[in-house]
Amino acid sequence: MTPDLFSDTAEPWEEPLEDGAVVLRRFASSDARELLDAIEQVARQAPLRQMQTPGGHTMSAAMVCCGSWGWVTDRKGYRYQTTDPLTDRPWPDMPAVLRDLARAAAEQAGYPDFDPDACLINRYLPGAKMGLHQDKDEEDFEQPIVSVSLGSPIVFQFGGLRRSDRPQKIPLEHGDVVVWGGPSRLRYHGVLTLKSVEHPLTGACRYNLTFRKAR
Ligand code: MD3
Ligand code: FE
Repeated sequence: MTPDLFSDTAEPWEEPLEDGAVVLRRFASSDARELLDAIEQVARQAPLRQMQTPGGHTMSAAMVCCGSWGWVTDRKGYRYQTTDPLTDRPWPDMPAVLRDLARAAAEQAGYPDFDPDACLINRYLPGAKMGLHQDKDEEDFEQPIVSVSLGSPIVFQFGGLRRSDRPQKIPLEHGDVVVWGGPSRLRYHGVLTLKSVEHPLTGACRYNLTFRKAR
């Protein structure tokens, strides 16, 4: 048989992490092409851009949002808003294939009522990273966050509730979905620098989608 280098045919499996987080390995593999098409469609309506931190640094990951709320950062701070600051127009709609995947993953992890109103799309090229931080600009921390990794692999850092807690290193690969609920919701987290590793569907590039209930 000829191996198909472009599809990941392994069946998904679950790996529980600490504090109510669960990795759904390869959960998004069979939908990956459609998810990447949807990302491209969003990025045609609103460009991926490197935002500024309040401290004046440029983030190394490029970002864009879809859904009724989008997360932004600039010199004024971090916040959710309904419009793209580049155009003052509403963020692109969240494509159904994205929303459906996030809801299915949340349901599998025990959150059948999750209905994200924001999806942040992060694009990492080789050299990009994200330092340890907490996601706390959302209104209700009882709502989980669902993350989807596509393309090149990366090492995820899963810290504790204090910045000084030593993070665990967790490799995340194409198709992996993580549901961050319960006490894990407020843990510090980040990703190490992306190495230059080609993926057949994305080249040397990783996309991460995070689905949130902002309001
Ligand atoms: C744990 N993104 O967008 S995804 C972010 O790979 C973000 O782009 C990283 O952190 C990325 O805010 C990590 C995994 C993740 C996302 C949100 C979390 C882990 C989380 C929220 C709470 C706890
Ligand atoms: Fe985060």
